[in-house]
Amino acid sequence: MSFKKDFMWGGATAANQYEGAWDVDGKGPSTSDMCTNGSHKVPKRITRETEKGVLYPSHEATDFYHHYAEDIALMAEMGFKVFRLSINWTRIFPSGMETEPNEKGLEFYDKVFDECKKYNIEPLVTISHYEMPYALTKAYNGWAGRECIDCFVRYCEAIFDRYQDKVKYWLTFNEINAGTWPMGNFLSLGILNEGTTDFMHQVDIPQLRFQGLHHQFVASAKAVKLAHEKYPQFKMGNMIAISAAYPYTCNPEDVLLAQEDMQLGNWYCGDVMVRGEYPYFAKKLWKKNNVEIKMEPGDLEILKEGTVDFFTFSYYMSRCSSADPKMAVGEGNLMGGVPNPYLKSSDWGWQIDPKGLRFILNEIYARYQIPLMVVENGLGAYDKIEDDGTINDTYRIDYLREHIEEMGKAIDDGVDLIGYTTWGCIDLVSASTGEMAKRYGFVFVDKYDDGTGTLERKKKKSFDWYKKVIASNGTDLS
Ligand code: BGP
Repeated sequence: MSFKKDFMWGGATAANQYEGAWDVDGKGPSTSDMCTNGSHKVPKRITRETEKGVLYPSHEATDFYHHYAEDIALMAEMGFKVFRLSINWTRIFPSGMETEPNEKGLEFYDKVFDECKKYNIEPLVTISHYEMPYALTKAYNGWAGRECIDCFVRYCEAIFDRYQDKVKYWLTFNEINAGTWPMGNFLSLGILNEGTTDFMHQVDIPQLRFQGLHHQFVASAKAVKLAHEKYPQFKMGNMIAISAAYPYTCNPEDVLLAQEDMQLGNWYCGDVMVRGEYPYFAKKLWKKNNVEIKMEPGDLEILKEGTVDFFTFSYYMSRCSSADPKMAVGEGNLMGGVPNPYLKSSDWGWQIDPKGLRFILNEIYARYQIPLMVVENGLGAYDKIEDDGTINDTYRIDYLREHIEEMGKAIDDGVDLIGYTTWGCIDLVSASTGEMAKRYGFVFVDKYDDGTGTLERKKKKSFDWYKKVIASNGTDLS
C-alpha cells in the first residue's frame, strides 16, 4: 500500500461533544448546550432555556477540559501525527458579540496546543464544529442573520492571531453541508424556528436555511482570505459530510436521482468552497426549494477569493437513491437512504461500506484535484467491559481495517490523500442522539447515559491495533 511517508494518521474530536466545562472560566452557552440527551429511539430535545433536573450531555461530556494532558499522552502513545479538535467559539467570545476575546478561554487552547507540541502532534483545528454562541441564536436566529459573518470573522482573527505559531491546519465549518438538510437548522446553523422542540424533526424554513448557508460560505471565504493574506503558512480546508449515493437499480430514474442527491449533498458546498462559485445546478435547486438567496455586492467576489487549499470530509456510510416512492428510507448520518441489500449496518442503522470510501475518494479527486483528507470515519458501537476488565472491540478493528485498505487502493488509483483521523478517538457524546452508549474510541471513558461515571480512561483492544497501524504506516493491518 502506498501511504506517503508523512501521511497524517490520527484521531478527531469536537469541543461540544468532548470538552465539558460548559460554564467554566467565562465560557458562554453554546447552541449544543441547549440540547438534552436522547437515544437511538428517543430524539434529543432542544430547549430554549436550560431546564432543572434535565441532563445536557455537553455540559460535562467526557471532560477533556480537565483531562487534556492525559488524553493527549494517550494519543501520543498510539503514535498520532495529527489531532483534530475544535475550538469552542463561546470560550473565546461568550456571546459571539464581544469585541475582546476571553483570555481564560484562549489560555486553555494554548495549553492544549503546547501539549500537542510536546509529542510532535500537529493540531488540525475546526473553527466551528456544531456549536455557536446561543446568544447569536437569540439575537439573529443564528446564521439566518447576516450579522454572524462579522462575529465569525472577529473570532477567526482572534484565534489566528493568538495561535499563528502553534496551528497550521484549519477547517472553517464542520460538515457545512448539514445545512442542506432540515436537521442542520439548529445543529449547524443555530437556526431555531418557532415550534421546534424535537432535534430530529425541526421546523424547517428552506429560505432561512439556504440563506444561512450562504452567510456561512461568505464567512468561511472571508476567513480563508484573511488567513492567506496574513498567515501564508496556514493551510485552510473545508469539511463536508460526504454522501456516496448509489442508484438503487440501473433504472435511469434512479441514476438521475442519485446524481441529484450527490449534487445537493456534496457538490453544492464543495463547488462553492473549492471552485469559489455556486454550481450550475444551484438555480434549479433554489427554485425547487422556493428559495431566493439575498446577496450583497461583493459576495460573489469574496467566494472566489476565499477558496480552500485542501478538501476534508467525514465518511461513515453510503446510501441508495430510488425514484420509487414505495421504497422505505433507512437511517444514516444526516441523510437517510434506501437500504443497500449488499451491505450490513451498524446498530444505529448506518450502512457499512468500505469500498464506497474508495469510490468517493475518486469522485472527489476527479472533481477538485486538491489534496484530500478523511477527517472522520469510524464505527459507533455498544462496547462491553468483560469480567477481566478488557474491551474487545474487534468489530471496530474490522471496520477501520477495511476502510484503511480501501484508502490505500484509492491512493494507488492516484488520489492525493494526505491524512486520516478516526472519529471520537477517545469516547465522547454522540452528535445525533446525545448518548454515551454510541462509542467510537480507542479509549473507553467511564461515563454513561444517565450522566454517571468516574471519567476514568481505559484502553480498548483497538488501541494497540491502531498503534501498530500507525507505526507501520498502514502496512500492518492485522
Ligand atoms: C458527524 C459529526 C460528528 C459526529 C459524527 C458521528 O456527523 O461531525 O460531530 O458525532 O458524525 O455521529 P454520531 O455522533 O451521531 O454517531
